[in-house]
Amino acid sequence: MTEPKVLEELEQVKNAALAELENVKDETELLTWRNTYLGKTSAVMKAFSSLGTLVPDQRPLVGQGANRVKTMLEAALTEKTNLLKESAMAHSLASQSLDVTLPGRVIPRGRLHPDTQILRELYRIFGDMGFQVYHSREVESDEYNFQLLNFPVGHPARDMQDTYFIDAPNRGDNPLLMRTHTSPGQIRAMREFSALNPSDPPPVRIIVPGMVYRYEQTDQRHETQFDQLEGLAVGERIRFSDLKGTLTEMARRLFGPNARTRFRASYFPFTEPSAEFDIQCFQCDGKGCGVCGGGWLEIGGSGMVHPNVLRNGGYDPTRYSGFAFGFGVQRIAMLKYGINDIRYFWDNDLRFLEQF
Ligand code: FA5
Repeated sequence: MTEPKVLEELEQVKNAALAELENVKDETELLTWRNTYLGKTSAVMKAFSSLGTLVPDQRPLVGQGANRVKTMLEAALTEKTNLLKESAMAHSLASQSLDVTLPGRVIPRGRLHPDTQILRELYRIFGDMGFQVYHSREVESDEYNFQLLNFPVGHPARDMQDTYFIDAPNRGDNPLLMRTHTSPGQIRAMREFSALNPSDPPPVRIIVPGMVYRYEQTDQRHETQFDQLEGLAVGERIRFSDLKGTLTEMARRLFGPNARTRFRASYFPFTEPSAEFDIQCFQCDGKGCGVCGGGWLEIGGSGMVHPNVLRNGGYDPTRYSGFAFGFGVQRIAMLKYGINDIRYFWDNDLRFLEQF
């Protein structure tokens, strides 16, 4: 019996299909191939549907032949599908692979605020001169902020420091307020020290850093919230020359040996005599510029501690004397770094902060 012609045709179709499958590159082409060689209108499927038209003894031959071709094509299809999947996965891994030659991502580094930097420098300078840091409270009473510092209720000098009062009931002549200066720390420290040995209180050498608050019109040199650094030295035979020597030395250590300083007679209710302490501006060499105004920048007030204040702190003014000073910390930073507007400090603008 001669082999039916259809088997010969199927053999050719199979060879063509396998050859074509070799060149299939992606899923779309694979789908087309499948429709062509295994779809309803494919030669193999047609062979199956033509079985009924064949003479009976040819039917099993054609049926088995078509089945063999179909099984082979399906196996080839499965193999190709897996191959394509593997190569797609390899391709995607390759595209995700780590490029060790790429530069690393820059992690932004934080830094200390210029205010903190100046404060730390001041702690070091005064620490070397024997002063220790004493922290006092920001919410104060009228008594500590004014009365014990020799400002009686209604004293006109209170107008020098327009005050943020706190709405607390039933406090009469002693309302709560945001401290307008660090000077109440003088009383708190003296009272704490003198309580240790009331008949023979120990000497005091402290600096009191911290925020103070004033209801002020802001401008290039004035803020409503700023840091002060208070200083207090109390002991026997302390004189005005000790104050001058300490502040002049501080200025030289902070700004260099050529820093020029001056003391101007002034008035504070809690010191007598009193003086403002100015440093000549480095930006303009004393000619006057946006940083200083008139060639000198007022850094702080100072003076010999008033006898009433010593007494209020528990120190007998007939035996003890002392000097005190209070600096504006931002003013010092402005001079040191040539900053011409105090309002930059709390603006949180990175373009400013990144310069320090
Ligand atoms: C006082 O506050 C006194 N308690 C200083 C003092 C202490 C005198 C001990 C004597 C003995 P005054 O108000 O001048 O003084 O302020 C001190 C310093 O704080 C000023 O010289 C200035 O450097 C700074 N300062 C004052 N007001 C402002 C403000 N609004 N913004 C920024 N800094 C200011």
